[in-house]
Amino acid sequence: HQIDSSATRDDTRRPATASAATDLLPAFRAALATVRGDSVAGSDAVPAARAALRAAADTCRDALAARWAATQAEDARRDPSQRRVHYLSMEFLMGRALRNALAALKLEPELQRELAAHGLSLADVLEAEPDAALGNGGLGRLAACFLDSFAETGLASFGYGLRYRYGMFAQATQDGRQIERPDDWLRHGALWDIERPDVEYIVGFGGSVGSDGIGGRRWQPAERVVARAFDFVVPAHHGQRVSTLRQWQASAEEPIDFAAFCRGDHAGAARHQVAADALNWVLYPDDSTDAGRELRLKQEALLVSASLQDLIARHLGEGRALEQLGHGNAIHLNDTHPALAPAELMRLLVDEHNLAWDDAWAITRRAVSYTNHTLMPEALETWPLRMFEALLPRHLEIIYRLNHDFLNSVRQRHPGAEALVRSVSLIDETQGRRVKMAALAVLASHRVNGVAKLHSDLMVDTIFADFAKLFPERFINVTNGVTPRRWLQQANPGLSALLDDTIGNGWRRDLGGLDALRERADDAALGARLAAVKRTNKLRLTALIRDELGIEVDPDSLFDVQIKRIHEYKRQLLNLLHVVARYQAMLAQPDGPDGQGWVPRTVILAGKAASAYHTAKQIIRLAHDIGRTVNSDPRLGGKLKVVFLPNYGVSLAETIIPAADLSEQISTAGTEASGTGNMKFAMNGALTIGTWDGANIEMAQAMGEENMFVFGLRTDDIATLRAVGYDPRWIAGQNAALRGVLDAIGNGSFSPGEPKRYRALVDGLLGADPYLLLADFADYVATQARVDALYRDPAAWNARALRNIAGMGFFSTDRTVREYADKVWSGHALAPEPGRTSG
Ligand code: T68
Repeated sequence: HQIDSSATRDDTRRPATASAATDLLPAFRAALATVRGDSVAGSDAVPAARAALRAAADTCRDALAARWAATQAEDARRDPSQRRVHYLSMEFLMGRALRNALAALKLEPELQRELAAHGLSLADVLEAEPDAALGNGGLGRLAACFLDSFAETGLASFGYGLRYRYGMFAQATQDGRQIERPDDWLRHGALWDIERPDVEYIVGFGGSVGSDGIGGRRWQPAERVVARAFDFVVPAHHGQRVSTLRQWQASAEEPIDFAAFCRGDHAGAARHQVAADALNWVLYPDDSTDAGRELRLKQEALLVSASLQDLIARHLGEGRALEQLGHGNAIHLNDTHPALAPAELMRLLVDEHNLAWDDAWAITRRAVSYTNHTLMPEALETWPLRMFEALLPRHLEIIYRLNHDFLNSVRQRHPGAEALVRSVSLIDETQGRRVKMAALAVLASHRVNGVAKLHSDLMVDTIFADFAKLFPERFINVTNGVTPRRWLQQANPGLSALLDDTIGNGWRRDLGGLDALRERADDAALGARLAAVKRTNKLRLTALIRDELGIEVDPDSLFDVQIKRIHEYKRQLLNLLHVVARYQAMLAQPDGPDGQGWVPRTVILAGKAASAYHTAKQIIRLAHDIGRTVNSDPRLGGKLKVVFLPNYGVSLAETIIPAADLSEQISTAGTEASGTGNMKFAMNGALTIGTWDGANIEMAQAMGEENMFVFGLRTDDIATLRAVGYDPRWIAGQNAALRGVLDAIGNGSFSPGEPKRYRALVDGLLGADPYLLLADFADYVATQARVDALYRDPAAWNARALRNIAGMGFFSTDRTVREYADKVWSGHALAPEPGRTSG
């Protein structure tokens, strides 16, 4: 049962490239005329750009829809042993789509000319597109990169998600404080939807379960919603294949209660519609903790049920036998959010399609696999049993039966091991009874993977240690990647052209080709060209900072960048401690630590804090307070600036990353599952200052450890330190510079109007410091000094940047997806295992 991952269909050599563009231009002209005729185009540049955007999107979408139909036809004919992958994810952080579509359709030069003829710039049109920000962070962006690589590698696949009306909140800052606003990304209408009015399924909630009179069970839901499909098409760049993101939107089965309407009860008439629509409302803006809300569970059930019904309908529609469902299809769970899938699949197969329980379980086990993205126990979803039962009573019955069979088999294999039984049970009895979604995901999956080597090792040592004892063969690693189309070719055309010129364009097809750069790394002329590209990108970011914040930064200063969700474990606060230490040292020693002056630095931060995460919000505020103080201190001569760019997202990252000199990847060792920003930066020629954590480790090994600025305690050091007792106050006592920094922050030097503003933050460090900032502070500051020293030597810096790029070939999602295809989704990954429910 092989995955057809090698079948990238190539069209680059046929002359269709040019003719495709010429065919599409008349369509674009017609679309533009239609849209502009409708809009208030003319003097105001925004509506004109928006009209052109819509016309361009309409044109591309129609071309992609044709490719979609051809891809589906090809996949329907695939060999029965080739599986189709169904990637279930509550988040897809797609960003903008036009530039990628134009690149894939090879339409950009013609469109640019056509727009110019209308007095429009392509840049303005691209900029008019809102980001599709239907994800929180790395997990959602990984799913988006996967869709790109599904298309490029020719994998038969469907991505499944929800069509949220409001995406990740829009972040503004007011006096340094984060303000959340709804992200009204569809305000000017959807651009890319291909609506499938005929693809709809009923999803039920609540109600009761009884006997069906013939030995089975019948669920009668109290509430029924209709899930309708909207497709978003993602093109390959080498070939005509596309992948699909199918997003579900809920509506009421009975849109209005007509009787209520006729009585004049208009609110009552709309009740069902309002309830169903709440499911489409908003992406949970929560990146670490269980929102604990009924609505979230209903959203998850909607995703899972509609997607699996769609899978079964397509499988049967292709004339395949239900018994072969597990042979022909893989179902992948992106974290535990869709972990209801095995229970729902069992319900569909047993209750709706009348399969025997054991046969249904064999199919489920064959199909399902699961990726874990975090070791933080509090982020593993569990649901209060009572709530789960009220919403999904039949699913709970199924989970009980699975659990009963499973725990019996554990007791048989390990008599008397009641602690083990409690630990692997699908039901947690310790904190009120709860359903453990991660346990369900592991039990149902033939493969469970972590996202970087260290993470996968720690996963089996910690959160899944007991499961790993029972099913060691299930647990594997597949290291993350990023799509080089968006994160290198499109984000950094200057570097891409330089690479083409230096090593040929083979890297565009196979990122492993970057390796050829290694032997050119010491070529000073090449290094200077790399630096020139970087400077152009820095000028663009300098302009953006000026426009957004009114702050003038020096494009020749070292751009030191940390952009990601704000979280204590990611240690933005450690970054700020270094900034303050530097500030104080600059004032104390104006000529620099060694009399050579200070290397000018611009510290750039961006990222959103979960709305209820007080400490993260305090860190954002502190960054602003430090920035205000430092940026206006004339004694520094402009050699240190701190800027916080609001509303971090995919598009902002595409501008910031190519302009970075230094990438901050400084999480406490053992806490960042992988990181993917780290890869994007290195691919764009930034050097990394990082801890021995997540994928930093594999990146260091790929580029040569000496080419990364590695610092800090490693996981085993941390275990030892914790075992003997970590005392942050003692560390502060040993380090005068650190004390100076903590005193300044804690006593209000940066918040003179409210001196105690950061007292709790500092007390948290001195009292417990769970993420060991103080323990790593001295090494971090010393390593930053090594960064400065290298930056003074541009030739050495450039050579190192080239070695970083050369080492990044492995970190393409094309490789990641092929690895999943081979180790997780292909039939040969399914070794026969003893027993059934027991695995
Ligand atoms: C990230 N996780 C990891 N979670 O933190 C990161 N969580 O190390 C890794 O590189 C990335 O996944 C891809 O594997 C997340 O982004 C979430 O966003 C999230 C969302 C909801 C609930 C829990």
